[in-house]
Amino acid sequence: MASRTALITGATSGIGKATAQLFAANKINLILCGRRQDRLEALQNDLGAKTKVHILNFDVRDKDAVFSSINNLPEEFSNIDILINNAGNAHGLEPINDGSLEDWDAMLDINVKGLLYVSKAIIPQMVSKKSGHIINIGSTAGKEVYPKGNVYCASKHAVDAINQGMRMDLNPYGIRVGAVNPGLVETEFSKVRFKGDDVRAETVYSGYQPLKPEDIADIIHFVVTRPYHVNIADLVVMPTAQASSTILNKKE
Ligand code: NDP
Ligand code: 8X3
Repeated sequence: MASRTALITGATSGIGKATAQLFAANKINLILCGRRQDRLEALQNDLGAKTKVHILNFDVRDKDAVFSSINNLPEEFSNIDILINNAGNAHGLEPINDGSLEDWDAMLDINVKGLLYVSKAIIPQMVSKKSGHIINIGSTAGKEVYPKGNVYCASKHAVDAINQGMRMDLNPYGIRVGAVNPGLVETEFSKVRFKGDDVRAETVYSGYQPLKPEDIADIIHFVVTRPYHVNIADLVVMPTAQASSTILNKKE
């Protein structure tokens, strides 16, 4: 089988980075996206020995940058087989009455509208060639709501709805669409949510064994290596210590 090309958003950290590493080890060509140029270049240097790597620096909120970056890919990266819509974060954890407008804008603009912009830039080529595979990274926060999760949960419920809608609308073209919805994964996610408060971020993952980004990468790789007739439509994965967004068996 000829090498496939995957575009991964949010490849500079956590789940996206681990997925890039595993895909590279399996000879999937990579288009890696993020805003931190130093990390993109480091990944290109590291993974470039294993597979072809192209890097794109854009903020998914900037629709002009999204479209111009993706529409001007070099020829050898212009045919995208796999899209991993992963870029996203929580910003803040406050009751709705104390939430910040800036945080709300960031979550809805990045997690929902950013995902849509990147998808809109790539779907037409998948439709015209009648093939492609899109994986949307949702969350358990897209399946249930937890106290103070309000707008982050809303953004991930939107991803859940978009995932279902994409699968319906792209079905006539033979394009596979599915979501991977993780529970607690130890990444930079909580550092971002708590705006650099590392102690508070570490507390989220203490007293039990959280998922590692590599666990999710493994699942994403499983999803993209199924035979064509198999589409993993919607997958939820939690650490064994977690039973729901609000039930966690912590030993402290
Ligand atoms: P990280 O904070 O480690 O990674 C987030 C990635 O998203 C980074 O590569 C970051 O890159 C990128 N990103 C964030 N904002 C933007 C933006 N405006 N434009 C472009 N890229 C952006 O977190 P995770 O790896 O945990 O998160 C990845 C996905 O997994 C997210 O969608 C998150 O909601 C989801 N998720 C995470 C869970 C967890 O417990 N960790 C559980 C369930 C879902 P850069 O800063 O370089 O732009
Ligand atoms: C990340 C998991 O529980 O922090 O989506 O919302 S949680």
